[in-house]
Amino acid sequence: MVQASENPQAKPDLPRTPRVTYRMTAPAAALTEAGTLAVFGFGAGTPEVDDPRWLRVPLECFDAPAPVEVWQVDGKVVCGRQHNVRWSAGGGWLFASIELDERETGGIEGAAQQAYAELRQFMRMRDERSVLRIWNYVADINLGDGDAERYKRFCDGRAAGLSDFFADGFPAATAIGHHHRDPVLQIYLLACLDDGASVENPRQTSAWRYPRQYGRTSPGFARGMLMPARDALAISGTAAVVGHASAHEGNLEAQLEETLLNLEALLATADMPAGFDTHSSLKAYVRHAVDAGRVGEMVRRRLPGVPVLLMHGDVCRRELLVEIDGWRFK
Ligand code: 3EB
Repeated sequence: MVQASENPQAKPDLPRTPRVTYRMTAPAAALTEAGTLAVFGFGAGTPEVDDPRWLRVPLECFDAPAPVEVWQVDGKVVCGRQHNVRWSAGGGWLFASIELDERETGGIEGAAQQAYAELRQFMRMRDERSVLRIWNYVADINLGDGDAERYKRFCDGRAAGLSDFFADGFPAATAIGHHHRDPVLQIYLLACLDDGASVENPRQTSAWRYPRQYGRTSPGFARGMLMPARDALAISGTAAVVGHASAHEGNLEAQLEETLLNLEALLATADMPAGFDTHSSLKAYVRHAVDAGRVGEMVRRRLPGVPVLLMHGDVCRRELLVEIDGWRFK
């Protein structure tokens, strides 16, 4: 038995964090299992399944065939749709997703604003008020220059749509560019009845304090989020950013090493055990497909036994070649 004194932060009466696994399972089979809150397929080859818990992520996975990602909670799961929001809930947790086509919203800024406004309105009717983790997949994220770059316009639209939604604190987040032929903005989130605790990285400037050179609107996200039961840390998209500057321009290996240093610093700050294990589901987003083999090799060497999905995605600063996000379970 674990003594409370050995784990002073544990809050076992609060909802246990959903288990996150990568598995070679058919989506329909994963959806049938007890407690399945969400199932994700990656890339163009994934089937259509008419279930709000099933989400096709518009990023290709370098592993073939690609596994599915499964989130499972303790308890019965219900699901539904409301306008463009698809959702499921159970065990104190809520999964919600939205996908908008920019051709119907007048571009990326409008899509981001509408998506966040819809999510905010949807969340008003839910009891799971604490948004702990959010993912944003944006088409052609680095297209355009300066303040007109699509990522910067996404940040503007996001802030406008959010209004005061995250006034009590930002969730952990990821924003990655996709290469799907349709200009869709996909956003999904994990929320809970109970609050988490955000964690910043001592090696990195908090994103909402980034200086003006990175855009009119600072991105609003926390570097990590401790889950309410303190049984897991959600890790935001983490790259070779030191202070506010991108490090090791043009050097893939050095960027990945810097990213791993950032991850270790975040774990230490969150009082999580050092390193990653076989329960730590991570994703490595790789900008250039030609780099996938090298990233895979480095990840297997530096994170042996850790489940890391290799995804083809653009980091939101064009000089960054690789980014990692995911989970550290206690
Ligand atoms: C960085 O460190 C990388 O805009 O929501 C990482 C995670 C990044 C989330 C976001 C952006 C976002 O600044 C970029």
